[in-house]
Amino acid sequence: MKTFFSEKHRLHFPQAELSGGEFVTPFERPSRAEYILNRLRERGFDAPVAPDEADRKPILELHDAGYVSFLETAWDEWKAAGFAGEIMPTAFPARRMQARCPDHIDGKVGYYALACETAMTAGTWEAALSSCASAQSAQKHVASGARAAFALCRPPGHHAAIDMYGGYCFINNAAVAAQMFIDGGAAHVAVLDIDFHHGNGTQDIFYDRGDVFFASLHGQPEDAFPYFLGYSDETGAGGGAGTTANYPMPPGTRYDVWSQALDDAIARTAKFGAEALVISLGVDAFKEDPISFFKLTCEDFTDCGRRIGTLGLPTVFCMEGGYAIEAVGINTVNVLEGFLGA
Ligand code: Q9C
Ligand code: ZN
Repeated sequence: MKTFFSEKHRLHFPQAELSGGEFVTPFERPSRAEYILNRLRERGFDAPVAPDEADRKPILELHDAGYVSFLETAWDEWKAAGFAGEIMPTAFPARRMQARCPDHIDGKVGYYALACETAMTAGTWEAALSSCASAQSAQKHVASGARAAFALCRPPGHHAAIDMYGGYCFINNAAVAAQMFIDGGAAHVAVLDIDFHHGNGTQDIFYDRGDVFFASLHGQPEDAFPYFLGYSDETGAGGGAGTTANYPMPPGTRYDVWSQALDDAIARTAKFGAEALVISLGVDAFKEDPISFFKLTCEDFTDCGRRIGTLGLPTVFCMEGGYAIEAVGINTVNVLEGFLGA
């Protein structure tokens, strides 16, 4: 399996994340990619390939144009406003307030953010675009006949909604890959999100579309970020009625229960008639993840990959979360190896 990866991910490395009322070094940090690359090498995978330049067209098919231009210019506007630090929102359009985009950058940031843990810096936009470029090149590789490809995306993407960033995500890489399969002629595509967190962004983007099935296995919103989406009764709307499937699970969930949800999502993907599959590959369901509460083991990730492989679909893996830094490479590559062995 080929890996697509851009060194430009390093341009995104904020100094701070707001966590539990403290500023900490962000959990989503550049060294995550090093651990994954090292493990790929150790296990004999081909050396990663740099992606082609990002194509903005499929990005703009899914994301709001005002949002994309906000991401692109936010840093310059922030500096021009005289702010010395990294970009963080402080005010949001909360209940019974206006959902109009302000002119001042401090207000725009709150308008386009869904949470405030995720800082933006000078290189964030370029890094996010390069991350999406990896997903795009992986999709092109699979659309040209490869069984599967791995996009080592950083920053991740599944929390990025039509017009909102947050949860460490800016551009929804997995959604873009899925859209590219549709644009290439596929009638039905599935996105299966195994990251610990609900893929609120991907759900938002495809909620009313009948051509993309979205399934997410995640920590239940009562207890886990992003808190405000991901209940089991969210099943799609309009032309997309019945094409969203949420599997929220409680703290302490182990693989016996988690894998039942996975099997159901896999069965529904097959029944949907998906011609291609995109996996939002987060490994933060791991038992030692510092910000999550599921109990998957390293071996469980191998079995998870094996089960995904039984679908026999052309598959693009897009890296999402996973913050147990020593194990992030092992768990990620275990999914890929399980898939290949299936
Ligand atoms: N105190 C992804 O896994 N909340 N994003 C962090 C830390 C935000 C996770 C709480 C988690 C975002 C792609
Ligand atoms: Zn996650």
